[in-house]
Amino acid sequence: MTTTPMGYGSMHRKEDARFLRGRGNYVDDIALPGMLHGAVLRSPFAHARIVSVDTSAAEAHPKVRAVITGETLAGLDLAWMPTLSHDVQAVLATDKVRFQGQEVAFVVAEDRYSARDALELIDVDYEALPPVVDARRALEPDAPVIRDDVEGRTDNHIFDWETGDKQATDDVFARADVVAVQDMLYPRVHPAPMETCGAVADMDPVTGKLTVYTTTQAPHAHRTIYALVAGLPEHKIRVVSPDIGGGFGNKVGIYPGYVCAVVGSIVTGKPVKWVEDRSENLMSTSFARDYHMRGELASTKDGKLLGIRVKVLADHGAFNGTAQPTKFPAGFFGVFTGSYDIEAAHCEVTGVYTNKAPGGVAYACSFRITEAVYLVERMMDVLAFDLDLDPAELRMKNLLRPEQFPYESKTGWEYDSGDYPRALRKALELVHYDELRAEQAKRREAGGENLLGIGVSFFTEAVGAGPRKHMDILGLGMADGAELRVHPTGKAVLRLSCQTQGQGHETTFAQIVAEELGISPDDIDVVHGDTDQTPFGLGTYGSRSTPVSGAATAVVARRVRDRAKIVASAMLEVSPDDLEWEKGRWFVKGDPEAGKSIQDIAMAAHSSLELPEGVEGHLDASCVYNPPNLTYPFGAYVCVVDVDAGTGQVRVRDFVAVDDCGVRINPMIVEGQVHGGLADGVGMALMQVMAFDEDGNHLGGSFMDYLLPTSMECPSWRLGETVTPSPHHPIGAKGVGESATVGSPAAVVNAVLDALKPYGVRHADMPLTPAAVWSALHGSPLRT
Ligand code: MCN
Ligand code: CUM
Repeated sequence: MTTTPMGYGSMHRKEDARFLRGRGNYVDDIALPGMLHGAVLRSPFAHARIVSVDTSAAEAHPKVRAVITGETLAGLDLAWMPTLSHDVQAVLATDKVRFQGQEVAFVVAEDRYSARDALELIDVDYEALPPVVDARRALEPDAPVIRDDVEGRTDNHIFDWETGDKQATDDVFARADVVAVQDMLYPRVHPAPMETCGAVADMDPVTGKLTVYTTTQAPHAHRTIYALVAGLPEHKIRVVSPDIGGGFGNKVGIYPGYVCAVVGSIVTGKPVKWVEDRSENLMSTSFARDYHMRGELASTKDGKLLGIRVKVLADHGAFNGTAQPTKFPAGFFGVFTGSYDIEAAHCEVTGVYTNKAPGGVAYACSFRITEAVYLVERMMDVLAFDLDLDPAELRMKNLLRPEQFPYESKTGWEYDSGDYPRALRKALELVHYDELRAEQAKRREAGGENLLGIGVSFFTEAVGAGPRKHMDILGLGMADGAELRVHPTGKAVLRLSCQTQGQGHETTFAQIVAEELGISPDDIDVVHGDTDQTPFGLGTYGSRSTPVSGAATAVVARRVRDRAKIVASAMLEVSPDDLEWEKGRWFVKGDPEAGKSIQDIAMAAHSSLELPEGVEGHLDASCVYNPPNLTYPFGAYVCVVDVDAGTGQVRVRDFVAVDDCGVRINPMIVEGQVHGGLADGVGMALMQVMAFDEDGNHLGGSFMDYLLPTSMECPSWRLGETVTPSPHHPIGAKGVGESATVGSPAAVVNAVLDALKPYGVRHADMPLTPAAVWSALHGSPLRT
C-alpha cells in the first residue's frame, strides 16, 4: 500500500495529505474580506399561521446590517423556491409555518453571535393550528390541509404511483399455497454528516457575478437552479463546493439558508456566510425514509416464490422536496422484487404531506432502494418464519441464476450482470453459517437468556442514473461531462462534474486515468466542485460517480490514447496501424524497443512535430457520458447478534459482507465505503429514529437524542468480494458508495428477530432499541 500503483489497486488517498494535517478547506473555513454572518429564525410550531412579524428591535441592534423576512422576499418574488420534485418550498414563511424548525426570518450581522442574538429580538405572532404528524392521519378527510398555499387544494395527498402488473400479481396470489403479509415501517432517519450545511454568498456589485461557496453534492445542478430562480445567466454564477465533510444525501437539495445568504449578500453588498448548527441540521434538512410499507409474498408450500405485492404510504413532510429523477416519484423503489426469480410483482405508493421537515431521499439510499431492499429482505424472513425454513436456504432457492442475466425484472429494470448464489455461498462460508446454526440449536436447547441470532440479507442495487432519456432532475438530463488535458511534461488534469464528499475521488479518478494511460496517479490532478472550472453534469448521489463520471473518465482517457497513437506514429514514422499499446507507451508491433512513452508523446504533441492532416496538436479530450443503463451491484450479508432477553440489549458479534461492485478501482476505498455503510446499518437497525411528539415537536435535535453508532456498537467487519464486471461500463465497474447502507439494516434486524424466533416474535420495527426488543419479547404497556 506504500507504493503508488500505475492504475487500479489499493493506494492511500491523495486527499488525506491535507485532511490528516487539518488542512482541509470547508465552507466554514472560508473567510472573505468584509464578510457578514447570517442566522435563521426558525418556527417553534409545527403548524401555525403567521399573524405578524416585527423586526424593528432586531434592526436596531448595533451590529445588525439587515433583517430579511418572507415579506421582503415576496417583494423580490423569492419567497418560494422550486423543489427537486416539481413542488415549491417556502424560503422564508409568509402565510404559515408547516414544520417545527421552518425558516421564518434571516438576520445578517457583523458576527455570528450578534446575528444569533438578534434572532431573539424578532417578535413573531403565531396562531397555532392543529398539526398532522402521522402519515395515515394525513389522508383522513378531516385532516387539516397543510398546503393551502396551493389554491383549491383540499387534502394532503401528493401523488399515487404504481409499477408492475396488478392482474398478473393477483393471479399468482390466487394460486399460491402460502401468502405472508407484514406491515412494517422504515422510520424517518437522518444522514447526519459530520459537517452541517452552509454557504458563503458573494455578490460582486461591480461585475454582477455571484459566487456561492456551498455544501453541495451537485454544483452544476445548483447553479442552474439559482440561474432559473434569480434570472441570472449561468456565467454570472459560480458555485464552488470546497471540501465536504460528508454528504450522504444531505447536501443534494437547495436549502432556504443558501438562498438567504445570497439575498443577504445582494442586500448588503458584502459576502454573507451562513452555517447551520447541529440542531438546525437535524431538524430542518433532508431526512430519509419514513416509508410505511405492507409487503405480501406469495409462495408454494416448499418456498418457491411466486409473487410480491407492496403498498407504501410515503411521508414526504411539508414540501415535496425529494431528489429523484422526475419519472420516479418513489425513487427507484420499483426494484422491490430484489434479487429473486419471481413470476409477478405489483406495487402502489402514495405520497402525503405532513407537518415535518421535507426531504426523503438521503442517507445513502440509492433513491429509495434502501427501503425496497429492507422490505423484500424482511419479507423473506417473514416467509421463512411462516414456512419454518432456513432463511439462507429460502434465499438460495429463489435467487436469480447467473444464466438469467441480463435479467429484465417484473417491474422493467434490466439487471446488467450477476452471480448471486456464488456471493451468498461465499458469505455463508466466511461466517461459518452451519456452525452458527449448530451453536444456536445448542443454546436454544439449554435455555437461558443469552440468545443467538443469525440474520441474512441479499441485495441488488440499481445505481448510476441516467440514461438521460429516462432520467432527469428538474428537466436536466442525467449525463455527465469529463475533460482531460495532458500537459507538455506528461502531467495531466482531469475535470469532472461530480463532487466528492469523502469518497476519495481525487484518488480513484486519477487511478482510472493512470490505468488507461500509464501516468502515475500522483501526476494527475482531479478538479471538481467548481462550476467555473469543470464541465456540466448532475453531480454525486445515487452512487453515480463511478458508473457515470468514472465511465466518462475512461472514455476521455481512451480518446487521449487514440490521439497519442497518431502523434506516436508521426514520431516513429510508421503507420498508426503498426502500433501497439502497453500501459504508458505506444510501440512498433514486433519491435518493442521502438516505442514512445506517453510523456514523450505529450511533449511532441505540443512541439513543432508535423502531424497528419486534420490532427490537432496538444493532448486532450472531452466527453459527455450518457450511460446506456444503470449498474447493478449486489451483495450477501450475514449478521450475528447476541441478544440479552433480560434487558433487550443487542450486541453485534460478527458481520460478514460480501460485495460485488464489478471491477474495483481502489479496493481499500471500496472497503472503507462498505465499513461506513455497515455502521450506518447498525445505527438504523438498532438506535436511530427521528421522532416527533403529537404536537409535531422534533425530538431528535442533538446527538444525545439522535444516536450515531460508534466503534463500541460495531464489530470488526469481515469483508469478502466477488467480481462480476458490468458489461456496459467501459471499465466494468459498478457503484458501491451506498451498497452497505442499503444491504445491512435488514441483516441486523433479521438477526435480532432470528434470536427472538423461539418466542414467536415474527416482526418488530426499527430501531430495535433494548426497550423495543424487551417489549417484543415480553409485551409492554409502554408500547402500543
Ligand atoms: N469505487 C471503486 N471501485 C468501484 C466502485 C467505486 O474504487 N467499483 C470507489 C470510487 O471511485 C469512489 C468510491 O469508491 O472513490 C465511491 O464510489 P461510487 O460508488 O461511485 O459512489 P459516489 O462516489 O458517487 O459517492 C456517492 C455515494 C453516496 S450517494 C452517498 S449517499 C455516500 C457514499 O457515496 N456519501 C458518502 N459514500 C460516502 N462516503 C463518505 N466518506 N462520505 C459521504 O458523504
Ligand atoms: Cu440517497 S443519499 Mo446519496 O444518493 O447522496
